[in-house]
Amino acid sequence: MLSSDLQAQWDREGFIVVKDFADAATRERMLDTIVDMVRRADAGEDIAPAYVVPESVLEKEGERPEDRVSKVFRVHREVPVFRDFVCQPRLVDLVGGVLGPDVDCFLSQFIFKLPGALGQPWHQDAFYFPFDREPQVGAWLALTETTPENGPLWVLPRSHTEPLHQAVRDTREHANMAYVEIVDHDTRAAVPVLLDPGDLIVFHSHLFHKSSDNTADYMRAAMVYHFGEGGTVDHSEEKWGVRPPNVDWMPIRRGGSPVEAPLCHDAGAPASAPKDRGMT
Ligand SMILES: O=C(O)CCC(=O)C(=O)O
Repeated sequence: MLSSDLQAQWDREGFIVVKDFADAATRERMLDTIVDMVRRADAGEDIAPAYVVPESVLEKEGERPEDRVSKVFRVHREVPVFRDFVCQPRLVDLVGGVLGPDVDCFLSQFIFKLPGALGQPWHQDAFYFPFDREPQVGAWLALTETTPENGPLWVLPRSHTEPLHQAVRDTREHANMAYVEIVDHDTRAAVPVLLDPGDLIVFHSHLFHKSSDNTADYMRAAMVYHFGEGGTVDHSEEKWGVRPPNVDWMPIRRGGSPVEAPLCHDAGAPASAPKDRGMT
């Protein structure tokens, strides 16, 4: 269960911010690990089931592979620092406070958001999740400071009570091919979520959110996980015509207790190498 304060905030606003959730050592390990993965992938190594999505807006022609990356998907099962983070009881219990005794992590992405990178338009994550039950929960960990300039997340408080809205394809040049935009709702009451490194925002899959473009000359990095109730039936393949390569259901909580990290690692079907881009 969530504390009564957090539960009230969740019910009222559709999101919760937890200050100082991840310490500096964890954040540094995440960054070092992802840079190493990106460099290995750039050198031709197979890092499956993880995979790299390149950034298409490059303000500076960086020499380093990590200066040309948008996102790295599917790191929650195989990569120790990301698996350990998502299996830690503090996070499992926080998410379980919303989703109940049985919880799976089904998606993970490290977002670089380099200078010049476009933001993701207004959307509800539920658009991407054609599952048999709701809600799902997103957990977005700031690995750098998020400022008004470097493309922070924006949320529309209380919009989690909205039904799933129609969304149109994001037609901006260089937009990620999976981006869509909700254009039929007033978002003037939106607020930016300005975070310090290590702060975490947890949000409902119907909450309207977006991120702005990075107009600063420094990166805005975040590690994002998504969670659903254990036993959820995933209809992604019927909806999209392919099995999304970034989705991998991994139990992290059963019967109200965290699944031990090594079991997390062993549980479920073996991961297969993705061939395509992520859905979010
Ligand atoms: O961090 C971003 O730029 C957007 C992330 C987002 O909207 C999401 O994870 O659903």
